[in-house]
Amino acid sequence: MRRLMYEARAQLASPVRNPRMATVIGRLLGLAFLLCFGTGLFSHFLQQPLPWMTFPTRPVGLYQVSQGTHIIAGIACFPLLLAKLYVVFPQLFQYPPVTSFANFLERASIALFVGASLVEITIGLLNTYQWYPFPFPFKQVHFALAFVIVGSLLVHIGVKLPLIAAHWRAEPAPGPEERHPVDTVEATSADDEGLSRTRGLTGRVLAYIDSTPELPARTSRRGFLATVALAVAAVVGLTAGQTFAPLDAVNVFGPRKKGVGQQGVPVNRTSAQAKVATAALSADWVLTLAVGDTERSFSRADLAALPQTDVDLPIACVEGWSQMAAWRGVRLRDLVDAAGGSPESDLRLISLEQRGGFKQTEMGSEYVRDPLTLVALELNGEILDLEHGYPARMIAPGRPGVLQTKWLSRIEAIDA
Ligand SMILES: Nc1nc2c(c(=O)[nH]1)N[C@H]1C(S)=C(S)[C@@H](COP(=O)(O)O)O[C@H]1N2
Ligand SMILES: [Mo]
Repeated sequence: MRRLMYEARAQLASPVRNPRMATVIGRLLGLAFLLCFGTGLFSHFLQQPLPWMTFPTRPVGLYQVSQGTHIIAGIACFPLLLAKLYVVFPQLFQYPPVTSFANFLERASIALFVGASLVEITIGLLNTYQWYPFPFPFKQVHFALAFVIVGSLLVHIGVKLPLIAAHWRAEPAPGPEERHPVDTVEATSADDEGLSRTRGLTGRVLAYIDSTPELPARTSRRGFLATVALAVAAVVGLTAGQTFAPLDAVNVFGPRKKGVGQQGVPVNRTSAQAKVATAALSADWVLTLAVGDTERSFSRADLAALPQTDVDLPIACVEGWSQMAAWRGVRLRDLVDAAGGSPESDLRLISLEQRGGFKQTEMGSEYVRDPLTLVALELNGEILDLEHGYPARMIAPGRPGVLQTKWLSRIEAIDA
């Protein structure tokens, strides 16, 4: 068995499979995960704030940038994770499978990390395509796995710290050690007894590595990095246009395309899916504001007769696409004022939609107060299309698209 494992590792030895490369790719992967985790937490708390939380409403594109980063970094994780797995693959054939408690901890944390990461980025990607072929709730699982990943990553980094530190900087000239594939270095140091028993084989591994000519080794390392860089550039470049306007022309694989949809804005869920068309087009529609025990209802004509404000604000979906648009409508704080409410109270926004997570959302007073927050009646110079929330929808700066409630029906002040 031991012999078989060493044999496998000898076969897999390659100039790119070394601790330096593992460190270089690992750093990039770590950065991508950190970006995903930070922006993910931001997105999570925007949607499920803790009671004391308030959020910045400027810059207005804050969520657009943060969620765009989340999706871009997540997509970059696919080639980076594959590259990292390629580099450390021979480690799978360590023998004996566990050499010490630290080694056990490390291997267990890596197993957890790899499994959780693969599931995390896969369901994340499928989510951007609004495809949910898995039998569990996306949001909760995506959130929980993030902590599994960060936890196991910390253990992994902790255990590997000496190796990471040793290979953080490139060696000025390739020393003999740098040319040892990661597996051989560990095979020789981790298990002296095993080494003596398989000296012939390990000797062959070392001979194989030493015989690897300098130039091809360097070239293949460069080639490997170039391939990884190209793969990252390709998957990011061909999707980032869904949020990052300059790359719009090469947005080949992004699920949403800028400017495609009613009034030049993508539609996330249609009125048919939301089953709101009849109620939304009804002549009886009113928007009711409830403050304490008093209610005041506004017809669409009432709303249109109030002072109108123009704002440019993006729709920025959690699924990674975003689009700037021009909105016209009534300032929310004026409307709250007209109904006898205070701009300092939080609001509950209720849609005509009868079921699902969009039917009711909450809005913190920082958005209610903001002069850019509108009950929008028009989009890009036309009466709001039914698909974009006619007769009236919410649009506020810096918020995730999912909280920009379409087909408004009722707004309630939440008592402080
Ligand atoms: N009532 C209701 N409001 C909603 C939605 C919805 O399905 N129902 N979708 C939300 C999501 S996820 C996004 S990204 C935006 C998209 O707005 P748009 O379809 O006008 O582009 O609306 C939000 N408001
Ligand atoms: Mo969304």
